[in-house]
Amino acid sequence: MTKRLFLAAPLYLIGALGLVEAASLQGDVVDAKGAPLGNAVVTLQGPAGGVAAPGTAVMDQQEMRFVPSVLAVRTGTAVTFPNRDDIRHQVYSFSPAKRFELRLYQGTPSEPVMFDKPGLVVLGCNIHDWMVGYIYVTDDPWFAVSDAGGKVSFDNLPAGDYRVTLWHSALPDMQPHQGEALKVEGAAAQRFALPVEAAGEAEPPGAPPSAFGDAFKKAVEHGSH
Ligand SMILES: [Cu+2]
Repeated sequence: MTKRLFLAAPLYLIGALGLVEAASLQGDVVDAKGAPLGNAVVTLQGPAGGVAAPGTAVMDQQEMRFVPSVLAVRTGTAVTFPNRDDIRHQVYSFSPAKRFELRLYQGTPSEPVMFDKPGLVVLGCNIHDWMVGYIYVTDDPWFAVSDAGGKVSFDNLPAGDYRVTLWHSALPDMQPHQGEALKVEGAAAQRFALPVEAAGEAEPPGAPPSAFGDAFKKAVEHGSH
């Protein structure tokens, strides 16, 4: 009797692991011409399970730029804004998803900013007009920002069907785009195409002084995301 129970336990565990079969997804984000697109956001909605609660994230200011220039977070994430420069910044956003202002500061403000509504938040600095950054706040459980080579990767996804949403700051309407539905099993690979031109997407240090104003207007004119 005792022996039987002992044997039954491992069999049960094997069965349970089978139900939550883990899959992975390697993605290539490309622009209208098929060139790799960095700083694109890919978010996934899929089968329930395996998702961590929102935590914290960091948006640095370094050499008078936001680093990273695009940050994706789950709704409910607290973001800190450490200033690594030896001059002061005044970070703010007017975006409907989060209006806030961090008065002129050096170092790390004591209070992180809570991003509690999904949508696009365009960041600016009152002192340095060319500084523009983006925080993409999503309810989707899985998300990633593509690297300079357009790569995104997702590990430990539950196998199943996914809805894909894509975003990039160069999209003419700045709105998230619905991607093709996706079935993820084992080690999947997928190409994600966005109707934008990649040229100049890595904003040079000498971005035009109106960078924030342009980005903010574009985002506001086309809705609250
Ligand atoms: Cu600044």
